[in-house]
Amino acid sequence: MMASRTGGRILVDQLITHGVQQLFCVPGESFLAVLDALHDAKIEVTVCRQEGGAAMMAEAQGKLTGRPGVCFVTRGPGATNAAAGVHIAHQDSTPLLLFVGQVARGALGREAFQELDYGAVFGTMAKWVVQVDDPSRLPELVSRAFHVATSGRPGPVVIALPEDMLTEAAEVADALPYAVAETYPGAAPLAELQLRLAAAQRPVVIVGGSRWSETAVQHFSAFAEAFALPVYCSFRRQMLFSADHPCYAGDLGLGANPRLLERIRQSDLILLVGGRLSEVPSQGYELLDIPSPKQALVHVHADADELGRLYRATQAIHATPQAFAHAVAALRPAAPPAWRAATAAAREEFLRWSDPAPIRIPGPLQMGEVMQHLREVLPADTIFCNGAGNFATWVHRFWPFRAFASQLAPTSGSMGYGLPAGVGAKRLWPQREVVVFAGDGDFLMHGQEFATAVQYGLPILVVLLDNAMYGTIRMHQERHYPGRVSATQLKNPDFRRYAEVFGGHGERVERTEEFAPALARARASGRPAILHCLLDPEAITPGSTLQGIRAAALSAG
Ligand SMILES: Cc1ncc(C[n+]2csc(CCOP(=O)(O)OP(=O)(O)O)c2C)c(N)n1
Ligand SMILES: [Mg+2]
Repeated sequence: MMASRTGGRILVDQLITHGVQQLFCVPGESFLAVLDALHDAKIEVTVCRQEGGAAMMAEAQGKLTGRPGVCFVTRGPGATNAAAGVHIAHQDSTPLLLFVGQVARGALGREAFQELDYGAVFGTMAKWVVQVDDPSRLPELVSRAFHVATSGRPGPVVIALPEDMLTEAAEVADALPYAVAETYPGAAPLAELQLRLAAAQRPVVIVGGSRWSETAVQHFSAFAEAFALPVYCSFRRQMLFSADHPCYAGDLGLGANPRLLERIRQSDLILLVGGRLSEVPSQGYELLDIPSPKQALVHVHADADELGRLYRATQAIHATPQAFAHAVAALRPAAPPAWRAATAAAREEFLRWSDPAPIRIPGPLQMGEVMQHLREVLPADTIFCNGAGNFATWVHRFWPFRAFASQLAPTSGSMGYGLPAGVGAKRLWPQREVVVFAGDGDFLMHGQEFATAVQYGLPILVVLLDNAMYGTIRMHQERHYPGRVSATQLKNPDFRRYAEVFGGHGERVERTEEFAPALARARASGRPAILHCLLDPEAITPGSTLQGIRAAALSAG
């Protein structure tokens, strides 16, 4: 005879069936039956301080593993707070399951306490939104949620749970563990691709998106090497190709190397694998013509709907990056690639662009030297996390990403992502070194999760670059409205003491020579740490100053 279980118990049993080992939450009275079932389940629960942070932690785990991150939040305000993480998962194509408490079924539609229509609220942000009204359908709908979140172009799924459904008992069998389908390129498209490569003079490769793996990156590297192809990573996807590889030639981020952009413009064949070449990597939709690029475009994507969405590809290949990388790993060129020297030249340009040694900025803290030091002392597979702000440029341009699953950065440019992402990463892989780069504005968007890092004993390292302003916006102000500073200045706390009162390790760094010993003490402390680095506000980018930008804007008048 089948045992009767509450909805809460059935749900937690489904999570276990699907291999969930960790989840993040801020508790609510709307899902007490789930919390009760978690009491004696083999799932590590991280209780967070704000649902935005909780959702970002889960999303970060989804990014690192390719398996859905799991987050539980309460209805209404919990759900709207969590929206920050749902939007990131959407734009980053990350599998994420957000379980949300819902009012009791009998009260639905009355605008009951904290009631929200999740279908309406998350309709354009989530891949699927469902409300489970019958506990006996939990195995079916939760299984579907796992499949939807991970299939095709992955994304977030929101599952609403009426609270009385969670306490109702039902007799129902568990689902089988989810299994995601790969889409493989056939022999004909691969043969066509080989012909295109054989005919090309100046081919380039751009990798992006999700549904990669460490093995896929190895496979793809073998292919790139055999064909001597220059490989570019899309915005915030530098973990998809090692910066040490002789084919690696840079990334398509904000403030990308102009020479790199020129090489892509001048190419005659672009192989775009996994990415969508959306607004930022396409430099505001200007890199390639829409809908018909001048260059031959071979676009490989796991979602058929993404092929032909923005760019009409010369050849569209419907395949997951993993399956495509596996298929091309063994391909070899018929003749020695004619572009080998161009690839070496592109690589040289990247090496010059990403060398922090010659960088000089205003003020006593030289970030070029700081980055040089980090390159020397941190392991190659250190996980770097960041949110949004000009500070992120130091990581994106000067840290050589060399390992898969070593980068957590939102392509949506969502501030406040770095710290929760770092918590999610360190909770998943405690043996990996985790470094969060944050701005003074960025950090305090989810700075409360430093308490979560302390609570769970997660020695992550925060490098907090304090320029006393929302620097990015100030930079834009100086460009468009020179001298008219408006709503961008910040008065900051002493972040060294902030770290200490939370129970972490704090350091204050004002001069270059203070950085290395502060870093060493922070790493030796074994605690979550903040290096409060005071940056000259004039040092707005590695190569420009606020005064310089203002003067240029005024003279352009
Ligand atoms: C959630 C969110 N709110 C607002 C913005 C707009 N925005 C982008 S960068 C930025 C300033 C970041 O300031 P800070 O973290 O101090 O970094 P800085 O640019 O000074 O290095 C703002 C407000 C955003 N990207 N995300
Ligand atoms: Mg700032």
